[in-house]
Amino acid sequence: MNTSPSPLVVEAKPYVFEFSLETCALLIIDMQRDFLEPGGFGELLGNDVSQLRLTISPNQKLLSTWRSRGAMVIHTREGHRSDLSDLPDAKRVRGRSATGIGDPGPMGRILIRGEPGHDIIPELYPLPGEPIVDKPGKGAFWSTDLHSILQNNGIRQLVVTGVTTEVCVNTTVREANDRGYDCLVLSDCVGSYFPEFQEAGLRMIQAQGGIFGWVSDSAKLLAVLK
Ligand code: TIU
Repeated sequence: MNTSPSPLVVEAKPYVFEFSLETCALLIIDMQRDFLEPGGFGELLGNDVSQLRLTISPNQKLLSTWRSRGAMVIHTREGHRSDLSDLPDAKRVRGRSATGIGDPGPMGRILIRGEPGHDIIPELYPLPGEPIVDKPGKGAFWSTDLHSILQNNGIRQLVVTGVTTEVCVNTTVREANDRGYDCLVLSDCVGSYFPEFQEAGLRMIQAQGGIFGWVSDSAKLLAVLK
């Protein structure tokens, strides 16, 4: 007799996403001060952080409900060692910016672990016991122990939120897909500095029958978590 509980079913594109809270983790990508706060690295690169800040409130509501259901939460942060030994030269010089990774900025050294700007915004701060994955690249799997953490906790599916949609979220979803995870991306909980990339970044996940995963929004997920 099959005694496993029936899956939760979320309305999504290209078709419903079915999951169980025991085998699904909420993966929040890089909601760091350097990307989201005025004066951080993102703004220094010439970006409008207000687009990303729209994702804070929906992420707060989702995180609070997800925690209340006792399901797994994992946070990631993009950044580097203070001696820059894990920073490829290609990444360091990219953009030809006068100020780059490791240089002093308004919130400490830019994208350096332990500096204020590298940390997660207070609105979504991790609770003790929630794993924080520090990643040197755009994808959350490359050069991290994320896959091992997910495997050890029996996780097969991911709800992915965070920033930015077309960079770290998309790279992570592609990495996850090739490792056998199902990913549900929530459109109002992921953000891009560029509206056209937000739209394309979401469309390319769900295209071709869900080539990389599913797309829905936080209201539809919250409706099945109540
Ligand atoms: N987290 C993440 O997306 N890192 C980036 O550098 N994104 C940009 O869009 N620049």
